[in-house]
Amino acid sequence: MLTLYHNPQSRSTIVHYMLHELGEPFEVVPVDLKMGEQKSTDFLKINPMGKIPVLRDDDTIVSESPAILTYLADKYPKAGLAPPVDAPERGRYLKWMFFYGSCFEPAMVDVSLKRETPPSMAGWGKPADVLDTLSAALIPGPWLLGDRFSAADVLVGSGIAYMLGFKVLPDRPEYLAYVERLSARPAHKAAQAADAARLAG
Ligand SMILES: N[C@@H](CCC(=O)N[C@@H](CS)C(=O)NCC(=O)O)C(=O)O
Repeated sequence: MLTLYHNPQSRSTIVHYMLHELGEPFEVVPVDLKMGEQKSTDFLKINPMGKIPVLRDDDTIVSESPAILTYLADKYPKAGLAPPVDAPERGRYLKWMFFYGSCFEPAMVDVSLKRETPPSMAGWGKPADVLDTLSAALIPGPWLLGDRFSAADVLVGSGIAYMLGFKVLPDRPEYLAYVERLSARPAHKAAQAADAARLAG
């Protein structure tokens, strides 16, 4: 059984949505971030970073959202959320899975803190280059790999939606249209409804 350590107001929503796209049964262990449950002795044994999301799959424990999505997409190939290792799109797919944590998130933190990190020092480059790199993939669209929807869209699309919501990303039409496509997916709606129910009660 897959177990997600989850809080509906955190990055674990990305993995929660991925689990809905996957269609495999899973259970949720709620983690109250305000109460600091992520820093408890027991939790630190599964993720010494004291952060969610964490996925448990029997004896396997995976943390870091991109790693969890990569793990799930490869473990359940029937869902078709990752190109096989020998497929031509595999390289492009992996690029987006790593781009999220290596470039997108740190650049968004720079923007949000109004911090100018010298691009020569920052491995994630200039925020403007990160934005244009996304636009270059999303203007043709509809997904990051063209016609093929993948776990990269679950990850990067969720990040774009979040950053648009906080006005960290500019309202470029290609970002808005991408997020609208993502939100229209039945698994996205199901994940949001399940989280809304958790928050309500
Ligand atoms: N690099 C991690 C980031 C995880 C992360 O920062 N999670 C936040 C919630 S969005 C958290 O657990 N914060 C609690 C804390 O740091 O005490 C990932 O991508 O999964």
